[in-house]
Amino acid sequence: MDPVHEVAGEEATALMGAAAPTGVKPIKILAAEDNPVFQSMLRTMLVKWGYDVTMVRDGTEAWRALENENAPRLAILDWMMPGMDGPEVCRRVRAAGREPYTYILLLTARTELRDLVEGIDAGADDYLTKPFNSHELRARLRAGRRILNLQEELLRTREALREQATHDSLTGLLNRASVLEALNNELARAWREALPVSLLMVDLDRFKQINDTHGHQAGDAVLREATRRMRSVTRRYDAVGRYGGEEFLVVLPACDGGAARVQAERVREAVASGPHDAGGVSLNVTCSIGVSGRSRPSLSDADALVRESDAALYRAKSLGRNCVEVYAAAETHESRIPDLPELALAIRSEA
Ligand code: GH3
Ligand code: MG
Ligand code: MG
Ligand code: MG
Repeated sequence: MDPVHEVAGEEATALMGAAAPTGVKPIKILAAEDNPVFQSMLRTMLVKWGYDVTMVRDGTEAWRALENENAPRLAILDWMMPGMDGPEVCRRVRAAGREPYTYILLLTARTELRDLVEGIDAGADDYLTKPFNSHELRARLRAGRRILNLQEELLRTREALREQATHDSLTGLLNRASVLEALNNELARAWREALPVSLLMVDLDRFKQINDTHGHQAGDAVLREATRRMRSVTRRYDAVGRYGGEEFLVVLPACDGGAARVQAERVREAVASGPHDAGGVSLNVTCSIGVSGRSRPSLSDADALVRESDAALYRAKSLGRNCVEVYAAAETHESRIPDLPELALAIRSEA
């Protein structure tokens, strides 16, 4: 049987079927086929069914198209093509492991069971032998779209869960675990690159009074507004997190003691500058800040830095609040004796 004529006959039937609904954004599809007759037939069908079609003639072009940033996520690949065959394209797509998923339907004249197994093993999701029935192709593409939609939903859920697990829902800041993780990451990086790291612990002053006088919701509004102000004066790569109720941590990569004090002053001023609108009431809010830091951090300094910024914060509170205190040794960042890995690093970088 001549596959071309068989499909051409089917095409006529398919073209009489209902076209895709208008007003819906067409779904992108890649079709790779080297035979010009099949190619034009496939294009006609796919366009008729409402797809936004990218047509290519060989496997290399197909791989290049699927590698693109905004590549179609639905693909029909001919098995036998010049350059790279369909299964090879499948293997590359799967090896790249990109998200979102690419759903691949292999099209081939091969009918042996072991070919089917090879195609699926190469990473194809589905398989259709030529001559194929256009209704069947159309239905199988719909099945592929269902899989893609499910996967998209899964990715969205995963993203939402990740956001929930790492961020504080009231302020949108990193939560306690995540900001501590950010601190550890920065320490590791600073240790490798022999750069300083500083840490601010920020605590709102007499915050309990705001709750007691104006209610918990006003307190929440102040927490959000204080967050916005802190964010507005910190750099994009500074990690800001909610450490506890009205306590925040700001990780300052590549900031030595002097720079950290300046940064802390900016945060303090931003929080104190002008009244906070807390759901109808206008409130003056201030904060106190404790600063700690290392000029040459070691990997295990996180706990000590938190402890030291907390001690400095405690002093800021006892000195009357609305002020910045730097932990005794932090201003110079000089007092600590480097540990062995650091010495080795220093010697290597001097060599
Ligand atoms: P200080 O100046 O010494 O820091 O005094 P303070 O009142 O700010 O400190 P204290 O630790 O006594 O009170 C903190 C308050 O923060 C108590 C708690 O009810 C409140 N708080 C903690 N988390 C939240 C929250 O998510 N929303 C609101 N509205 N209040 C919170
Ligand atoms: Mg071919
Ligand atoms: Mg407080
Ligand atoms: Mg507190």
